[in-house]
Amino acid sequence: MGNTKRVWEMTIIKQSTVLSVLLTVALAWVVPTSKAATYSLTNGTSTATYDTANGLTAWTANYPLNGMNVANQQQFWYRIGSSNPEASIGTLTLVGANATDANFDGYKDTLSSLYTNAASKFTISVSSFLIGYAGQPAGENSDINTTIKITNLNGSALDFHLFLYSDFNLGYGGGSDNDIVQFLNSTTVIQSNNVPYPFGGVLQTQEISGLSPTEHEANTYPATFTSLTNSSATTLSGAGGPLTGNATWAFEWDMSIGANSSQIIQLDNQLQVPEPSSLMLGLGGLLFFAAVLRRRIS
Ligand SMILES: [Ca+2]
Ligand SMILES: [Ca+2]
Ligand SMILES: [Ca+2]
Repeated sequence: MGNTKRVWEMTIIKQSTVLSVLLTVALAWVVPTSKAATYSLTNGTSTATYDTANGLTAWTANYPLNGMNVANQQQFWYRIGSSNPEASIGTLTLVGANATDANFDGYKDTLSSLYTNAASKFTISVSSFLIGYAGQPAGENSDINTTIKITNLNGSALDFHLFLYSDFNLGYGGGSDNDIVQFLNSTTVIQSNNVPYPFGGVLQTQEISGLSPTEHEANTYPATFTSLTNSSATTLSGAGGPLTGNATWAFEWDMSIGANSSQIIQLDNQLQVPEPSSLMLGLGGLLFFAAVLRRRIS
């Protein structure tokens, strides 16, 4: 009986040791870490680099952009209330980030990250999926689909303001001063570069679903960046372009998120290198005449 009791006691000690180890591991996993980390995504012939502090910091596509980095930065900023300054979501506490291989081809293509603000009681999750098209571009070259979800953990509504700040450079060899930005409507913006085909890309960014943006702004670097990092509350100007220069652009969403509720916004960055239809016609015509000539010769 005594032996049985001792065995039971030892089992309990072992179990409690295992439990405390598990608890320590679980706590270490749950306790937020503010350490920024960098993640590289690959899909087809496209790559994207994210860091948890600064957002998208590099994006390359295949021919004819030939691996040129078109992204300087694309990141979300936020503001609570109407009079506070904005802050990058990279300044929030990072709960965790994880890159995964969503299409099971052996390469990580999706980054999911979760940020929290204990004082204001909200969380922000961001998930970005890189799509790359191998081979010759047929219009579309590379695509990044991003979903952001803001969750209000308060028992009352949260006055929340979200900004998407974007600084892309679409031309080769210092062509960043040659970009043209134009908002087509309240949910769609186009950026292109003035260099001759095929050395410049065209980017179309569109909100796919969620609350429509309240404002937008096309501006020359670093004006919008400065307004998001200064000490006063910012409302974007509504300037829709076309604007030429070292261009940046941003969307703003002003929202009231209900108690214990979430707001989801889905965006799509689509990078294209359009093949001019005139060039296609010219090539087709040349091939046709070459075939006719060959038949006549033979
Ligand atoms: Ca993959
Ligand atoms: Ca500001
Ligand atoms: Ca730019």
